[in-house]
Amino acid sequence: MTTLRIGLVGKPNVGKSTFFSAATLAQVDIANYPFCTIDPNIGVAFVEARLACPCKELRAKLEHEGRLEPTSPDDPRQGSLCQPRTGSCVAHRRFVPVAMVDVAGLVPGASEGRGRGNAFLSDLANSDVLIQVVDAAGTTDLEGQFLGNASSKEDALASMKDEIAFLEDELDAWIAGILHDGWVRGVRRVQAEGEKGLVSFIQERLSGLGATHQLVQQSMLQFNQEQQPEGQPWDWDINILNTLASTLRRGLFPVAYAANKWDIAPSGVIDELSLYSIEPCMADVELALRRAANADIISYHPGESTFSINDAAKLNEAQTKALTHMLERIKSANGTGVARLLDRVLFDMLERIVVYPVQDETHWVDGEGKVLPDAFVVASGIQAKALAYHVHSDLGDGFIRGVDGKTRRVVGADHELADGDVLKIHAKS
Ligand SMILES: Nc1nc2c(ncn2[C@@H]2O[C@H](COP(=O)(O)OP(=O)(O)O)[C@@H](O)[C@H]2O)c(=O)[nH]1
Ligand SMILES: [Mg+2]
Repeated sequence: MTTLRIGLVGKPNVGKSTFFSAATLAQVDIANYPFCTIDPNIGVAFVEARLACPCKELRAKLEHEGRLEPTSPDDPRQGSLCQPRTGSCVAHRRFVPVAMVDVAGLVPGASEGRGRGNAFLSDLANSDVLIQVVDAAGTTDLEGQFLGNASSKEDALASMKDEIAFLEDELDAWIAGILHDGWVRGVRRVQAEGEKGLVSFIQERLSGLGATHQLVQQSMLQFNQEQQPEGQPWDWDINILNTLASTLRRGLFPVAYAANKWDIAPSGVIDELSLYSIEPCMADVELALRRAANADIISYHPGESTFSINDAAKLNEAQTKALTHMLERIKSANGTGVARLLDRVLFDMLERIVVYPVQDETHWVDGEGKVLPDAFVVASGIQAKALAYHVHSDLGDGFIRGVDGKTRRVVGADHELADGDVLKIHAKS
């Protein structure tokens, strides 16, 4: 089962490492100067499934049959019955893992190997989706140097636009560079095969970036319509290849945007953002709250717009003040934005669903009796047999039929799964 990978990218000092630490709760170097993150940091972020964990339905059934007492008020799991192998579930709120990479090194010329160069590029190539962290406060220049004073709304918006264009340009230059290398000879070689040969040639070239035949084909269609490039492909110069790269880039690297430092952004900036698909975030507030929750100082659930202090008597004045301040912030902003952004990336942008393969369709357990141990993040509309392959290639190869755990209906290989489905897979062993 391959885990989806999100790459966090952006110019220095926008808050990537803070966002990464908050989302993964791992300790990474967080400092107020450029290039403090030298090595890529890979961690696991847990994203809440949109639907309640099926252990809610299971509990209701067991209680109804008189085989289980209702949840006691002091149950730390608040009723959850499942035993997640990875992730967690409390009050039937199930959290699923996604890999996250803190991709430092977006500097001018990164596409040509400047800065972290190839390490930066391979981090990008291995990401399924990028989150570009941009500075909503406009407090830093493109190299991440602090400009000092807070900027105006117009300046902040303009600088965010620059940041977005900066990443796009670097990605385009990188892709164009890969295409340009040996282009004339390569394209002449496939000329007899026409458009089909060209698509295969480009796909091979960009396979390291995750290019599929279908994606290249669609991009070429779009490119030919929009650009109507003149001359034979082997006559295309670097400018035309750059435009082609730009079209390919949109398919190869979907980008979501985190407008970070919302807390110190000039007023009005966030209202303008709704025009773009940008999510306002306060990564450092999220990090502070998660740390406080880990230390049992507060009760806070990522994504929520409130928290409660566990024992006010234990806090000093400064702590109380800081927490009160953060509470006001997340109340007025409806949360820190970190969980909301991850939710949107996973479930809206990438259209993933969460499904629960089990070995026993009645009790929803695996071979060891663990209840709903696996929650898989898969493409929406995935078919039963494809899910079987996600579990194990043997299960895919030997697929006979599935049984829907909720309806108990037998389903075939091409049965499409819906979000929250529980599925038993029968296979030849
Ligand atoms: N005001 C504010 N500062 C933040 C926020 N997120 C991060 N920072 C600060 O921005 C600076 C750079 O953060 P860092 O995560 O190291 O940036 P990176 O270079 O992109 O990895 C640090 O001083 C952080 O504390 C935020 O949401 N609001
Ligand atoms: Mg960093």
